[in-house]
Amino acid sequence: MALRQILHHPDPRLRNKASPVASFDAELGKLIDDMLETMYDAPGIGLAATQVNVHQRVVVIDVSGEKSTPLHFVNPVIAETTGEEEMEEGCLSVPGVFETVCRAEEVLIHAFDRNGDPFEMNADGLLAVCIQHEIDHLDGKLFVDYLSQLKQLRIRKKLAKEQRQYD
Ligand code: GNR
Ligand code: NI
Repeated sequence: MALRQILHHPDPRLRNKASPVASFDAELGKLIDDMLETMYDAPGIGLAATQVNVHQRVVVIDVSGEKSTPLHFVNPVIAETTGEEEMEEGCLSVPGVFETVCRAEEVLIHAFDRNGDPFEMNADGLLAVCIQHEIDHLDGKLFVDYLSQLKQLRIRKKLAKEQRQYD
């Protein structure tokens, strides 16, 4: 397994739309394992392949808080949504920014596992928020896109300033 580098906003590669996975092979398994390791190392509760510059529809999540429930979703789609809920979100690609976003309260996900077997999962609470956040990444969307233009401008300036301190 290996850690992969996480892209930071406003890297234009975070805006790529990911392609569906076509072959369920050893390379996919390695990507999933590397993404789980990278997510736990960060640490985060989810990671989309887009964030590690792989533009394929792969997501990993573990909302257990104790690394006990690693989940992966290949070619995930939201089949049904119910209700609305506000939650404070953060993103490993937008470090240090936490803002409230409104999303569906409950979602039914259709996806495939690493072997290519289809499954469905009903999600609510933090898991529902996280899977919606991750599927947005696969479509080139970030949680900050839901905020006002003024907030988005402030966030871009803050991240640009922090970036300059590393250069
Ligand atoms: O670690 C993460 N925490 C989080 C908290 C609230 C809503 C969404 C998330 S996902 C984030 C990791 C990440 O950036 N995934 O793309
Ligand atoms: Ni994110």
